[in-house]
Amino acid sequence: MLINTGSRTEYHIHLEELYNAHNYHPLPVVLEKGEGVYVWDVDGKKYVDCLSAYSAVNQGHCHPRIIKALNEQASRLTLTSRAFHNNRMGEYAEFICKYFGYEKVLPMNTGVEGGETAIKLCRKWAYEVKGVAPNKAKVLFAENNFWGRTMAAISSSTDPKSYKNFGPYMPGFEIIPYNNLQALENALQDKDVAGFMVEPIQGEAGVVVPDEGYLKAAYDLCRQHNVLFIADEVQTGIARTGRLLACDYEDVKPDILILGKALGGGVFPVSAVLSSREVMDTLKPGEHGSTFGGNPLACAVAMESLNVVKDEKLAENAYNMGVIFRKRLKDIQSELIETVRGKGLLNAVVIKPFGDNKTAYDVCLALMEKGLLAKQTHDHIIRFAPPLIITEEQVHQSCDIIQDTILNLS
Ligand code: IF1
Repeated sequence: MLINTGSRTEYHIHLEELYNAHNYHPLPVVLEKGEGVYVWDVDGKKYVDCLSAYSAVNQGHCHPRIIKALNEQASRLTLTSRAFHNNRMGEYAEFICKYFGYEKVLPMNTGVEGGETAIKLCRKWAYEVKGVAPNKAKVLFAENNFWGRTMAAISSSTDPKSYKNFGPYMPGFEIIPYNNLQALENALQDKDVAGFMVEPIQGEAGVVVPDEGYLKAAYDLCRQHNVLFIADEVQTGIARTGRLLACDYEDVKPDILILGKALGGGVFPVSAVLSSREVMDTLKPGEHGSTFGGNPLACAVAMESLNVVKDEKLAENAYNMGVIFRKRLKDIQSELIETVRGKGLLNAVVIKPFGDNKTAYDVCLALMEKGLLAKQTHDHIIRFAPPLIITEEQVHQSCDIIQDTILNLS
């Protein structure tokens, strides 16, 4: 169905349908420009971006400082591979380690590569430090986790859409319910368990916020059993939830921290795995890596992206704007809304079924018409995650649109 039927929109969508793999079903909007919290489509219509490329654009579209860092580095040196040193990687490694309080970093590109790297590190540590028998190491994951599309990621998935017909799957993974400490404690009785990889808030599952104290208690349980607590902060990290890391809310310092998305400031895929020397030094030359990981362009962009987060106090802004955003959403008097949840500027509205088999996708279409872009997850959840530079006025502008749209639908 085409709502936005401008001829250019149709043209671009038609080309995609002809030549692109059909592995997505996006809203029918074709964007060509972005600035701050706004994006424009090919017909010139302006929207508030309430997805921020799944939290990769926390600093706002085309942030001038990040674009400047990108351009300056791009005209000097972009890629050397790790066969040679480059003059930005050491500086970046020190910078990011100090920024997050870790001893060592392993630079990768995408979030899912960060997850893969964390699991490899965890297994290596299990065999060489913890003393697990060869090929026996297990890694625990939470039900409804989402960390990407690789074979390992889908092997730990409980969503048939992710894993069905892609088998056989990776062994050595075990699933436990999320937000359930008893289940974790039971699973930890197995001496072969090496790590527990978990999202502090489950994104794709529908912005599922665990009970207060869950992360801290889970971390403590892992400590007691000599198991690595691996936090997937690819989506929740870099100030999205109102603190620099979502784990900061419970003063948890993960043994392995995975970052991605907004680390690249929305311009470039940059991911990082941070850990201790004890864990990281189990990796020897030739045992892991990537052509692009740690490239000078990524290092320059990531440093400036993190500087912007601090200088513009994005964690504080996300916290404060999140309070207003959720209050406005909760104040909408509509039968349609089942619940509103989230932290900082990672929020979701859960809706009840309405109309003739209408879903959250239809709500997103209606929002799009009114000039706000958001994305549903599953059939009944709409995620609202604007760039963290959003002002109070823009929060109200967005919430006016959301309120109008929902009241008109119910
Ligand atoms: C897609 C959702 C978001 C992630 C966490 C690792 C990764 C992701 C917690 C992998 C990626 C994405 C990828 C994107 C949709 C998306 C998503 F809707 F699935 F849930 F963000 F909300 N850990 N999340 O959320 O990072 O390799 O993609 O860089 O289309 O698959 P990546």
